[in-house]
Amino acid sequence: MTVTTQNEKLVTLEEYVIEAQAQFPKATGEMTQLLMDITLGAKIIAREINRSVLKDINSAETITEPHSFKRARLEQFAKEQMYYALNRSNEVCLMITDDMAEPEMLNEGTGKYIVVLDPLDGTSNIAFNGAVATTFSIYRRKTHPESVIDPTEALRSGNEQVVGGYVLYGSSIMLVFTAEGMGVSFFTLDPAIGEFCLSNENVSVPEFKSNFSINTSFYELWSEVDQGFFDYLTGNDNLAGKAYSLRYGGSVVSDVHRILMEGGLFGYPPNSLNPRGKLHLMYKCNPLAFIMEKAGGVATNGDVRLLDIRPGKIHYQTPVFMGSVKNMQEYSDFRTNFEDKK
Ligand code: FDP
Repeated sequence: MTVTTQNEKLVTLEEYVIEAQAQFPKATGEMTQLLMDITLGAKIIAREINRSVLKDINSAETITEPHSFKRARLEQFAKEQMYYALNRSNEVCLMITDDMAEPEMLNEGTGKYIVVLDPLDGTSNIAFNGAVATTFSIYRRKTHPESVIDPTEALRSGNEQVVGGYVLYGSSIMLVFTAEGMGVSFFTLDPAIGEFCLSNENVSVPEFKSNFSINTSFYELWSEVDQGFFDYLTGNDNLAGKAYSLRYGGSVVSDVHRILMEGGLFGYPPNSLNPRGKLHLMYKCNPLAFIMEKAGGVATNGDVRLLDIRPGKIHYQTPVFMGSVKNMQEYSDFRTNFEDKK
């Protein structure tokens, strides 16, 4: 009789990436280390998010702290932790985060990797115990690692990512990542042992689900085609033959994570307030698009693959549509028919 104990089944992130490294020639020890450093930063951020919730419970004083202060404090904390984390390996030459005017050089601009990240996205959700996340992309530097990097080298298209991922601080803390030559894996933080443990491997997004995740309050500000698509989804003459369910939480990572797990379409269309879209390509959309595609889904700006866009600036914003193959095909067919009928 074979007895399988709980411990035998447990695969830690470190074990998993070391094994992956042996299978994929492009996966290097430095990249593994970098991933471990990022997850260490994420664990410290998770602890601080928890502490700040506890402070709210225990202190009448902090509860009166304006939400915007707490938000700014946590964002700053997350950025600092990621800065320390990325400095650990001496392999990162450039770091880009959502609030930087310019890329920041690490190791005096030397090192093999460029890391682009949003240390804490969706902080408006913290007041309501909603999900927040860290998103990250790792790029291999093209120029010599011992020379001082020219920051414009960071303006790469998402299809050059070597690793893309996110950590979702939700009801549990989950790391989702993919890398060159690998599928999408989920790791859940086991707080008792402080390790991210493998929970799902080679994840694939279901082909179709009659769900959509879009902030529909912008309806009046959308283009005619996006208004038409919303009317179509909420009518009966669509692929499902019934109104689709709306699933919008207002935190892009958890909204996309849900689509990744159960299927459907996530969208943030352009509107007259944000005619070029709201979400940032480099540090939010690219890691999500990399994961979505690796899971068998599709990710576009409505016209072209997000991963093919070469940003002209680090804070490039874009419209986003991503999700299950059939939902995305339905969107694309709708647009084509709409244009043809004009
Ligand atoms: P937030 O403003 O709370 O930081 O990236 C920014 C983001 O959150 C996304 O996480 C979220 O999907 C989006 O903005 C929500 O925007 P709307 O409030 O316009 O729907």
